Amino acid sequence: MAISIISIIVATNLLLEVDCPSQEGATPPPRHHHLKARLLLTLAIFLVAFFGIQHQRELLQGHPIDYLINSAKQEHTQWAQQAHQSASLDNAIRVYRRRYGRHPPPGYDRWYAFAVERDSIVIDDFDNIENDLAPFWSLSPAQLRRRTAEILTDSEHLGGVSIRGGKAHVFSSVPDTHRWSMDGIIRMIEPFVEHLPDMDFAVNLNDEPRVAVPYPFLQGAHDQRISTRPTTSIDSFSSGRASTWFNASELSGNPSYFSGVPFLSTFQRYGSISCPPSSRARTERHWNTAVLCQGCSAPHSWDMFVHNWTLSASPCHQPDIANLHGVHLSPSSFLGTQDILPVFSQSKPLGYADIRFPSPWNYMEKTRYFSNEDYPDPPFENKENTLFWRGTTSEGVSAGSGAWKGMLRQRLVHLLNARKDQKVVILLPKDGSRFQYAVQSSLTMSQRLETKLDVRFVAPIVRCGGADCSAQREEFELAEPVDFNQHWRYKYLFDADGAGFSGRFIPFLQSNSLVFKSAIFREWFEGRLSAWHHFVPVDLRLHDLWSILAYFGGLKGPDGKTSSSANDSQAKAIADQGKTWANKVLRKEDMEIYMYRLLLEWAWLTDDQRAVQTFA
Ligand SMILES: *[C@@H]1O[C@H](CO)[C@@H](O)[C@H](O)[C@H]1NC(C)=O
Ligand SMILES: *[C@@H]1O[C@H](CO)[C@@H](O)[C@H](O)[C@H]1NC(C)=O
Ligand SMILES: CC(=O)N[C@H]1CO[C@H](CO)[C@@H](O)[C@@H]1O
Repeated sequence: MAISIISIIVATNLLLEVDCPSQEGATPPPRHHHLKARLLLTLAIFLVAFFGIQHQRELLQGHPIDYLINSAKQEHTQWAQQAHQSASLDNAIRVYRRRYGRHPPPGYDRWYAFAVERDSIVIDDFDNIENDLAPFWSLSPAQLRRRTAEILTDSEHLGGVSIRGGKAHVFSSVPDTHRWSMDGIIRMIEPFVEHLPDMDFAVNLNDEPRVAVPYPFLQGAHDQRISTRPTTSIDSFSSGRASTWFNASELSGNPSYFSGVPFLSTFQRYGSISCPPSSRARTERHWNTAVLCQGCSAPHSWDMFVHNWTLSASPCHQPDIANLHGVHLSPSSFLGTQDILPVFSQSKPLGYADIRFPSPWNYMEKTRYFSNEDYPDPPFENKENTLFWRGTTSEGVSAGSGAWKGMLRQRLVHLLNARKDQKVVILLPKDGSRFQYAVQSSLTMSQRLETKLDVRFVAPIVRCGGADCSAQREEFELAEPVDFNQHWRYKYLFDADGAGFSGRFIPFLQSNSLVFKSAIFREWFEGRLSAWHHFVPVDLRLHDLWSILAYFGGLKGPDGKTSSSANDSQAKAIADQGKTWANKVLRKEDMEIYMYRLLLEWAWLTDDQRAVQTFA
């Protein structure tokens, strides 16, 4: 099937000017551009799908989503095969060497036994750990230990975990509000802590990411890592590791690494800084957020839909996301650094260098999936045909600049509740198996969709200031909070990024409902799930949402009769696959196995033996 090349057509009366990204480089734009940006930002919420139609008459043979679902099935099969190739410890060691170009860390055999005992489906693919730790191989073990101590003294938004003599404890003062999450980490480590050598590590207490390393430094770090790959195998960690970790009282003249820019745009200074200088994220500004930047989504899309979920989170080819997500627009607590500092975070937007670990929120089951007589989780086919979302305005802070209009959650609620009519583009059935894009009124479309839309903010409006509070109260019709387990009534659940990792994605997957997800934050399990096989990906711009709903839920014709039937069996299949797979690879045991392996790698990175003996 050919990808139809689609260009932007201008068809909204809201549109003041056609967007033409300027080639400004990384230098801050002149002041009038700020004003212009602000003016245009006020329209961001109207970012509607002007996924225009170049060949308007061209008919698509077959629905692109049919193709995406088929290709996701293959992708998943391939992923699962390579994730567990090895059938024995010796085999696993060989695969490790081939895959990561070095010997596994000391204690790998115990880890292997731990994983196998817990029926881990994943034995070989820990690429997330490998990629997250990659830049840190450029620092010596002593530097890593020193930096860990320095950042813990420097920033109160970090918590320190210390492992000594096979016991883990929290050793820095942590605010009461975050105590549970530190305790959760200790609980997660408990089942295997006796096998770990002494070490410390620093945990990010904020939802927002912390570490963004500029492209040249990141490249330098990677080059150095390749030239220092260990070649000899060592059976044990150094003795006396405990005394090699710094103690706050031994540090003096401590540098201050983090600077806070809450409520300000972070994309230029942090979010895109790891991208090549020639990338679109570094050379273009997409000022007019009222227009869809189709070229920005094209590299990760097939036709109108997300094709490569991982790539869709990369900032480098999408300068427009600077204004389409709270974390880039105006995060609530942002303390960032451009230095290579080892900070363990629960998730990060791609482009950041935080070291991901399984969230204690999930491990402690702060939002938990369960069903009972009061909160039944019926089979998919018996659920209400509704797309359901509830959440708060907590993605970022809108303190008077109008930033809320660009945020994902606000755009989602606005798009699906528009009281004013807007134009949307939707892929409609033409005849039989052929489809055609058409510009439609959003009011008409929401009546024609068989699926009901129930997508609202829960009162009150939070994280706002000045006129942005009243403006949002005016824009959004607020709902009362619902019990979390009410979600299972509905066929379609939406998971939209907030200020950080999603606390509800795993419980959503565990239910019989189908999960739609729009996100740039990525967690430790990135790669384990395949988009279109375990969940339905939605572009951050949301221009694909109407067509996705029409595909799964079905559409009434203008006359009120069914014009395209629902692909209910497809929806049910994805919901089932997501549930089954989540119960295999996102269990609490899987979090422990991941954490164990991560800490083993971290221990080895910070071990003096690693630096002394391992060069060819
Ligand atoms: C840190 O250093 C002080 C002074 O040298 C010492 O009293 C204390 O026990 C040390 N703390 C740890 C955890 O090693
Ligand atoms: C998705 O994008 C990533 C990053 O560019 C790439 O490595 C991967 O091969 C792509 N996957 C597919 C299925 O195209
Ligand atoms: C697999 C499947 O049933 N796909 C169908 C989804 O719906 C469209 C029409 O709405 C059909 O063309 C697909 O074949």
